[in-house]
Amino acid sequence: MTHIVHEGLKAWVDETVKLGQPDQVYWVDGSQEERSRLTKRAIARGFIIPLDQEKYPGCYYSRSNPNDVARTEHLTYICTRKREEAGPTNNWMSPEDGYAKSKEIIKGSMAGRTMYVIPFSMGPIGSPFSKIGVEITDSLYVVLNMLIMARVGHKVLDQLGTAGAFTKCLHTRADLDVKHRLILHFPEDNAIVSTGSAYGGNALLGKKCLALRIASWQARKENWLAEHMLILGIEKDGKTEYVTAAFPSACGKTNLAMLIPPQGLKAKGYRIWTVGDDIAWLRIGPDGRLWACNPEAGFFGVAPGTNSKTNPNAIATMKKNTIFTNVVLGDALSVWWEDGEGAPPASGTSWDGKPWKPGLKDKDGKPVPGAHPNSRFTAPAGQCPSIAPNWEDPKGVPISAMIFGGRRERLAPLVFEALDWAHGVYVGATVASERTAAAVGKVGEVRRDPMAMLPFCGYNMGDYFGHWLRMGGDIPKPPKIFHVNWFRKDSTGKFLWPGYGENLRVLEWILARCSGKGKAVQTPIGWVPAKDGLDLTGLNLPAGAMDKLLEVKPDEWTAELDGVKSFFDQFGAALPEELWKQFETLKGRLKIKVLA
Ligand code: GTP
Ligand code: SPV
Ligand code: MN
Repeated sequence: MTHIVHEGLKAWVDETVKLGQPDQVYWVDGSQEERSRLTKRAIARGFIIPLDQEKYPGCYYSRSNPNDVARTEHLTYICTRKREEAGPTNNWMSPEDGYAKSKEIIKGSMAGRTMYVIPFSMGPIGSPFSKIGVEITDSLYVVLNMLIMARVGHKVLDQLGTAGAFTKCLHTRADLDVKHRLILHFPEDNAIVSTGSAYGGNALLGKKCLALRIASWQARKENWLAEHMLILGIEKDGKTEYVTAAFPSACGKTNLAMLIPPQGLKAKGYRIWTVGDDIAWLRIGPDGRLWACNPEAGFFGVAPGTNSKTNPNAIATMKKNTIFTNVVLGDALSVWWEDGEGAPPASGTSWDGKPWKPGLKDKDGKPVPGAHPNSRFTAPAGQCPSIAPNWEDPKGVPISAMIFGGRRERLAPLVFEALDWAHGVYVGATVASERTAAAVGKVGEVRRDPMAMLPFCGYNMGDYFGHWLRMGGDIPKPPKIFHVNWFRKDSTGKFLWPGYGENLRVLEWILARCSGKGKAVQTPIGWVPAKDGLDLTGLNLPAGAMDKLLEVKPDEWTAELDGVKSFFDQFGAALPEELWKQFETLKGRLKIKVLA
């Protein structure tokens, strides 16, 4: 027990002890000594395996239950008194049912285990952006990950004081049976309950549950924004400008946040600074601009596809003090994943604990991946070579542009600029993307994922769009809004755009547009770069590729409107009238014949 005298916190912990029946209660203090002690304990109990400590200092391997490797959206609920508060895109349960069902699962589930109490701050401690949570968990894996992903321990309790507000985050892995898996949010009570899972997005409750679902609810009340966005700084000629970008899960936020300028733009002397790779909290600053803060302290990044070509900064970040989950464990205590770094180990164990070696095929002759497609690395943000010097600045960073994007084989051009804020909200609200392995479900299917927040908005998304529209009116100097698509393919199924570092060419145009420069042509969907709008120095794209990348076909966009309409229809009266107005004017613009 610590020195705390917060009666509300103490009462909740006592109540949870009675319910969960743990053998012991342990208050996490956040010290280095404690970290090594708990790490040793996790090794002794088999929750993590130390990697070769010479090659991977402070790094550990972990494998989750094979039924528990991605977010489970169908088991994720918003529990509000009124069903309409959750809206048509969230699962809803009444608070009574939510508490009753989860109590049944938690009852006695911690017997034989230690219950950890983790006080944490999302955002730098004491920043006006920050929110405090306390996670109770019976998982040492969760504790070790939270120590990386948030600011944790005594210093948070000191900040909380005797009567401060905090989000109650209760987690038990229970028996990891999917039948006992529930991720419940009680925004009216500032509380979260998660049972039956130990997967990151379901169990590290500061992340999606608090920093997006609960925070989005609070943000609406308190007039700010909690978004699924990376934050990065672009420095040139001694000046740094910042942008945020919202892409659905596993669609390139970590990659863009850690971008390395491409060879072709080297001469211009750009430097990219990473502020955050997944979540942005945004508030109106005293100068009338929108300011952003990364509430997290670490990265929980997708491993497959990460190598020193695609993301050298991520590779450098995970060189030490990193937890790898569900990748390949080499026999020599190394880690590897598909499209990863270096050669795969000659033999090892796959994400689901089976013997694995390169070239392994299943009975139908199909290659057997060694790492799960949603395998992850958890690494401290401060270790990233491109981490912005001011990434923990309590006042955040000022935002020049906000970018939405999705994974679309066709339709959406490489980049376009919205006509104004309200049109930008329409563009964000109509983002569609092919599904990835970050959540359980069919990969590849196109679904609407407005603002990349479909799985993360803690209230009715119709009201959320309304909140975005209102914010536009409240921000004296709002950022410009853009849409990008790195994923357009040619007729043979190859990506048309090289992506990764080359994406800086698009960011360059975006910033030019923000300062009234940047050549553009107006199309029915917004402003698209003129033929000579993007600096393509050193990029040898096949003939015609750029035309394809920037092409806007009105008939294809018109065909898209049916899907938008049925998506909007489900919100009924909750959908702001303004979005229907945007829909109708876009429809009108698409009908006007454009002369080639
Ligand atoms: P979450 O952590 O799940 O929210 O996802 P994220 O948006 O941070 O995803 P991440 O950056 O890890 O995206 C990984 C996937 O996007 C991998 O499949 C990458 O290969 C792919 N990717 C990222 N950037 C690009 C790009 O510019 N072009 C192409 N073609 N693929 C990209
Ligand atoms: C996502 O799925 O968007 C993630 C990973 O960032 S998780 O934290 O598991 O949700
Ligand atoms: Mn994410």
